[in-house]
Amino acid sequence: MRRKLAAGNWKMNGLRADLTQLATLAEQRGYDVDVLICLPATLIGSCAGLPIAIGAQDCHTATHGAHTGDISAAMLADVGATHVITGHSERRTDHHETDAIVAAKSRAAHDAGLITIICIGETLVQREAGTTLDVIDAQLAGSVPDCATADNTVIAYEPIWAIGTGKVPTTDQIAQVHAHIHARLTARFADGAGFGILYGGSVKGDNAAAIFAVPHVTGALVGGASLKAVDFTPIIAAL
Ligand code: G2H
Repeated sequence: MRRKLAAGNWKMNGLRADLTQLATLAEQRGYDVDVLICLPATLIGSCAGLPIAIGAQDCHTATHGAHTGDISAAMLADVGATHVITGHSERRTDHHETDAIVAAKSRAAHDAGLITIICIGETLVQREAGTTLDVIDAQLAGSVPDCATADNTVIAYEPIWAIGTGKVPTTDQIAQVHAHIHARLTARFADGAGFGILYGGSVKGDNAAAIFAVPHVTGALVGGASLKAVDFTPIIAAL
């Protein structure tokens, strides 16, 4: 059975001095789950030797070339990343990333041997309009490339209205979307039933256990509460 995954997303936070948080997490290992921290690219190369998986938060679609300021998936793998987040809603919004771009980035990541955490999720307007599952269908179809497998891809359901807001969907709402994602993946991919499906959006120590008890939730993508070991540890322990 697939091990559960506690994935942190530090977003644009963290200087080298903050890597002591990872050392603290590493000291507390012994959990029967996988722990991953997706760092700013500047910090990835400083984590060699730590018994925690390290990921990035974005990659380019190309392997190399004239793309000033961008970083390829192979470069991330070269400095020790094993995972990369693609299609986070903050990138879809801030950098106008479409489903097609997310799929191309995910393909590039797979070609470089990285595992992708592909993010999908609806806005509050879409939820209130009753179109959440249609949005999820379109994002799954457009953002998840045909080369995805249960070994190279994890889906993260992150309702945009829950990100960094302290608002969390009900467990029934999470259950409905996760069951839907599971069914769609199972219908499309030979090993679709084996894909990990994370929940993300205001996961904290005090709501983690209830979220992790929802069927088809195989872990969490955690932003703010992953920055300090003291906050992330209870979430890991709840998995
Ligand atoms: C959602 C999540 C991490 P937070 O973006 O991907 O952030 O836990 O701060 O809501």
